[in-house]
Amino acid sequence: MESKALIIIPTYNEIGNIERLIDEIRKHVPDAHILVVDDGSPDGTGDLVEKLKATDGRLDLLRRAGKLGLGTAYIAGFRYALSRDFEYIFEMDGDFSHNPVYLPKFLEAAKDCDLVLGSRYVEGGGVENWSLLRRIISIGGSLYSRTILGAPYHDLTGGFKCFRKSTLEKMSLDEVHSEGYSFQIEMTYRVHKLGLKITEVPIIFSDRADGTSKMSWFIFFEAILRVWQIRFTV
Ligand SMILES: Nc1nc2c(ncn2[C@@H]2O[C@H](COP(=O)(O)OP(=O)(O)OP(=O)(O)O)[C@@H](O)[C@H]2O)c(=O)[nH]1
Ligand SMILES: [Mg+2]
Repeated sequence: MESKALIIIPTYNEIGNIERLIDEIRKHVPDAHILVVDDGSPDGTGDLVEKLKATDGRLDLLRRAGKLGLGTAYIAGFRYALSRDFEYIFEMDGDFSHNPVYLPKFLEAAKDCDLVLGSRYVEGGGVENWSLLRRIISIGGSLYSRTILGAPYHDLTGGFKCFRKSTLEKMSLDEVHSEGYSFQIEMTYRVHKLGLKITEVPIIFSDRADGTSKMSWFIFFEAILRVWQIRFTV
């Protein structure tokens, strides 16, 4: 049982969140391993995790030279997971938008499916403390991609997920080039196209606890255009 779950947390300037987040995760899933993928955060997030790692055998750190993007950070994390034989592989933000209290629920749901999506837009889910604009972009983004891709899930842009090992093994990770929102959309769509079972678990999503957003108009427009590319190439 020991090393079954790996929680991958990509970070860029999350020094105000990461230590407390790791502590909170430990309370809910003490046995899980955590991998932080830090892109040379100027605020010293990587150095802090390096220090924590020294006394925590279930914490590891992948340091990359600069801000190379969320998509490639996760791909690097997935490769790490597959080379070490983890069964349940999580994506989770490092800013407390994703509440660790849900981790055991994801693990339970993942026992009989191939991918668990933390979903804000199913019964029991929701969003706290977000501006109207962020809500519209998020709900609109999910509806837009759901319609174009014909993938019947309610939250396609969320980044709180749990993949089974076998799911990642079946995917062509080399072919995934999206970043930001479209990375989340593309990963879920690829699993859907493989005919695998996807379960949505309701989550209440909160605005980040500390630090600043990396969301940008570039990420927004990338997603709008890339959904079409995903539809015709995946
Ligand atoms: N390693 C790495 N992590 C990143 C990069 N961009 C964002 N992140 C991390 O990915 C997670 C999600 O990014 P956020 O900035 O929270 O993006 P968001 O959730 O869309 O926006 P806000 O919550 O409003 O800030 C956070 O843990 C970020 O620190 C990146 O280029 N590289
Ligand atoms: Mg966030």
